[in-house]
Amino acid sequence: MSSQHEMDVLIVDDKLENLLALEGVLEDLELNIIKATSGNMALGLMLEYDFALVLLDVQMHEMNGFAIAELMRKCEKTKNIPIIFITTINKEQKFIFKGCEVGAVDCIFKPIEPLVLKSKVKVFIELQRQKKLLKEQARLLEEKIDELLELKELNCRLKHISTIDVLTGISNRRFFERNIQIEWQRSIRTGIPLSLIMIDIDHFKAFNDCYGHQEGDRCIRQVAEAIVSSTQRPADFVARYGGEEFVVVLPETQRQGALVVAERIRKKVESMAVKHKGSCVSPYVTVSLGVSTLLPEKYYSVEELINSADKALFQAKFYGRNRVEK
Ligand code: GH3
Ligand code: MG
Ligand code: MG
Ligand code: MG
Repeated sequence: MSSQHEMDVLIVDDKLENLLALEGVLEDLELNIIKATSGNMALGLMLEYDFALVLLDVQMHEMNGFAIAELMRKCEKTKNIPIIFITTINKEQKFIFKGCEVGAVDCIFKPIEPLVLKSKVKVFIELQRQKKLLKEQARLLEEKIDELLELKELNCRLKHISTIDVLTGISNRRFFERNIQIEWQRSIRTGIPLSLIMIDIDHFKAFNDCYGHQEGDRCIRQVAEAIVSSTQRPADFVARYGGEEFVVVLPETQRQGALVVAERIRKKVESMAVKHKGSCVSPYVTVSLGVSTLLPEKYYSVEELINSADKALFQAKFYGRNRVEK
């Protein structure tokens, strides 16, 4: 009906000459003016189009302006359209009150003063324009918020995926490196030692040579599961450190406790009884474990904790494998 920026305005009067006069006054306001000569016609048009404003003559034969306004207020589609009443009844205050009651935003008295009518219409049209604009901005904002929430969720998922080891599904080295620092700081605050276990599969090169790389991968997964199932506290975490090497971080754990966990892991792996012909240690796949425990002080660092576990692991290999050293 109207162009994108033009606002639709309905003028209602049962006398055509009044309508034409009103239209003439509003001509240069760039409005799309629709005329109705009865209440029924007006209500019908209101259901069909989105009017920014209704100019309503009070005294009409078939249905007066107040009755139309009352019906408008009962309908969802029309109840918020601003109404300006046009009336000759300017002496009787009660009519003005009645107009306000049924939702008039303003009242214009006949004989119409073109400048007054124009400026009032302008004000309400401008308000409606702003309202429309705000609504559109709110809609765009909501869309943006939805987009941002989606991105945030995607980002969270990506962050999570980037800390997972593809082969085993447990945490990867990146996760370990980030979180060992957090645990280190926690340990400084609590004054309770932090323990670390380094684990390496024994003679794994020979395992790959005997059974092939795919079986080797399967074995790494099985060992990962065995390690995960051997840790109990919610704060403990396991990560794949490298090829066939794993780390277990045990926050708030003394050396004795860490040794117990390490031994549990060693036994669990051996008890899986995954055949390993190429090992001179056991007929089954086994692991060697190095345990280190540190109470963080300012002259220690995470690197020392890792190095110490590494050295203990080397010793475990040196003393015959399938064992725990500290
Ligand atoms: P050690 O008992 O001294 O640890 O002997 P090892 O043979 O296990 O030690 P080494 O570090 O020399 O060999 C590790 C092997 O693990 C070498 C590599 O082929 C294998 N490996 C590393 N990553 C993977 C992997 O993702 N999949 C498979 N199948 N093998 C891997
Ligand atoms: Mg009239
Ligand atoms: Mg190794
Ligand atoms: Mg190895």
